[in-house]
Amino acid sequence: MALLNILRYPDARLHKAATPVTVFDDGLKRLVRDMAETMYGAPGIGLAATQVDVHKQVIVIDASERRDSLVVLVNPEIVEATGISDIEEGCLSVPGIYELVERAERVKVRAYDQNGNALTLEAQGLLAVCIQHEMDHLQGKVFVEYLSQLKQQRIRARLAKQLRKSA
Ligand code: GNR
Ligand code: NI
Repeated sequence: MALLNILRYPDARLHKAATPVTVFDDGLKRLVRDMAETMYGAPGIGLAATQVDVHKQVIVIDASERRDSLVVLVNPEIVEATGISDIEEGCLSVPGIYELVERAERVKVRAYDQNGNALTLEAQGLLAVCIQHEMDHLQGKVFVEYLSQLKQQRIRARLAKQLRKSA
């Protein structure tokens, strides 16, 4: 197992689009294990491969309170989305920033697990929001891009200041 380095916004690599997984091999299983360890260690409720500079359509999520319900989504597709959810979002790539983003309240997702088994997941609330947040990462989109240019500018300034302080 290994902890992976999480890219920090702004980083051009966060804007690369991920490609579908075509081979369900041991390398994929290792990536999923390492991503799960990295997510739990952060700690976070989700992680997209894009955030660890792997541009494949792989997501791990655990939005449970007990942190015992790992969900692995490979090549995910949203087939149904209903309602409107306003949950404040955070992102491991944008540490310390929390903002409201409009998302669907419920989603139905089709995907594969790390073994290549097809699965369908119906989610609502935080899990549904997290799925949408992670699927955006796979398309190269970070949640702050939904905000006004002014807010994005302020966020970049705050992150730069954080970095200077930690240096
Ligand atoms: O840890 C995370 N928390 C979170 C809270 C509300 C909505 C989305 C998220 S995802 C985030 C982890 C992360 O950055 N995933 O990409
Ligand atoms: Ni994120």
